[in-house]
Amino acid sequence: MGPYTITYFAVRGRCGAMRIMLADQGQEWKEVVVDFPEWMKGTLKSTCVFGQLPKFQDGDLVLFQSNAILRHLGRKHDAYGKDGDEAALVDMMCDGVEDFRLKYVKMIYQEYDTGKDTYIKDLPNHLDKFEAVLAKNKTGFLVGNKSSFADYNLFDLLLNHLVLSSTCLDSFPSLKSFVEKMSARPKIKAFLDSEAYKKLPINGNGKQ
Ligand code: 6SG
Repeated sequence: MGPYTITYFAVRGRCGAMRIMLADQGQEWKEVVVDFPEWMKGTLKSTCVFGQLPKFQDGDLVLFQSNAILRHLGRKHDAYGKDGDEAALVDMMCDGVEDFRLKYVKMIYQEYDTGKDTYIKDLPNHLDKFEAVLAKNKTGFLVGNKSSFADYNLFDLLLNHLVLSSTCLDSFPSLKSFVEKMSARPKIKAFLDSEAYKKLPINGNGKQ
């Protein structure tokens, strides 16, 4: 077992990308699963810097905020661009993924019944931005010629969208090929095929 522990609810949610990243980097980690009644007691919540999960431990280092965790893993596992300029671009792409994720999460948790169809109709306006970056870079990655935490973050969010709308990538060849190539990386494939991954719902309210 490596030095890493993820404390989170029994969902993929905000931990999907970091788990896929850890798996692809050949890392092991421990999962501490928190159920709703336990969380509602408030004891754990009161120890969380922003009162929320995920919590990530790397030895004595305790981190909150999923994107800060991705950045930390990017620095440690050489998945943060080859130099400062590439790192800035990786940050930019991760922030773009975050904006996209926030829209997805809002639809799932607040507007699923009334807003799902409109959300799916509007999806190309978000997907085309990532399509353009991948088409321009031509390496199969968002930045440079190897995977960064922004790639894992985008990949995780695209997997969620393929469940929401199985045809949503059909007019985006670069995104389609990106998902296929990431899914085929042996360590990612093994992780996505694992019970540990498959048994977890995507979101905490059962919508997908
Ligand atoms: C929820 O929003 O699962 N954390 C969530 N919710 C509990 O009391 N910016 C940071 C980040 O990137 C966002 C953190 C995130 O890390 S994630 C959290 O801590 C709180 O605020 C989505 C998710 N939701 C499921 C959920 C948790 C509590 C109520 C709904 C567990 C699952 C269902 C019931 C209990 Fe449930």
